[in-house]
Amino acid sequence: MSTPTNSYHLTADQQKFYHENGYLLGLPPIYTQAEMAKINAELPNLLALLKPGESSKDIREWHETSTYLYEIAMNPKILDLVEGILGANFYFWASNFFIKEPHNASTVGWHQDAYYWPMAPHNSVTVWLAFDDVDEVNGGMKLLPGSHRGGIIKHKRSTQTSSVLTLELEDGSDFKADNAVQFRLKAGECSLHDDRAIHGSPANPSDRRRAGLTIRYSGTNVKNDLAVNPNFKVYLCHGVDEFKLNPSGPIPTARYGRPNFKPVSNEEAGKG
Ligand SMILES: O=C(O)CCC(=O)C(=O)O
Repeated sequence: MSTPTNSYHLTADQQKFYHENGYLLGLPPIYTQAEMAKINAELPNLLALLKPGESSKDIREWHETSTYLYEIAMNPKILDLVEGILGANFYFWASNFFIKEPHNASTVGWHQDAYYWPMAPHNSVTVWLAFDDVDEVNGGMKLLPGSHRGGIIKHKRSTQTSSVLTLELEDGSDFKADNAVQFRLKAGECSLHDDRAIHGSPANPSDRRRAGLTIRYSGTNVKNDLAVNPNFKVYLCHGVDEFKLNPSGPIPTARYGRPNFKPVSNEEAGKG
């Protein structure tokens, strides 16, 4: 792959790489260090809205009620990157945090996002925005290049209780993790991945927090099954919604707020 230019419009080489491998790294930062410091300084305001017994992984779809998250999801730099994958017409529909505090044993088992999501056809991309520097030391994500071209594999119920997911793929029998690529990002940078790519992440044994926000974007031709995920709402990001297959979401007005619905569980409709 050629060296990326300092532009958010993907080059033909970057698009080719993504379509062959199911992911993209080496992108210009979305936020400067100073901007990211401000974004991080606001995060406690959102965490303060969690109820007893909840954790950061329960912050799902709070972009519907928080301009703090909505503005990130609609950042023009991110939208330019996503346009390079999905084309002119796309919406976003999900945001959630994957935060591993220092010395946290939680893992994210190997999985394909598409196995969890009641959505068709497969035309979705995840932006994983790093809130911290993320690497192999603090439980950064790994992804199996090309695995998005191998079809959707039946997931098994997790036996590993440390995983935040309930349905997983098994290294060795379902696939071989040897070739997985280690994602390394600086705070303010992001990666892109395809909804069929096999990925996961280990625990964070380090002294450093590992926080990321995932934002899910799909082409307007993608329809969610409301019978499975009734809370699904879309926000047109770019172009026109020529299919109108999904309900639109409310535009948030408060800086921080939590939706008044309970997001369906991972098993019910996916982790996104
Ligand atoms: O943050 C992680 O380690 C995993 C994220 C993930 O599974 C996803 O973005 O789909």
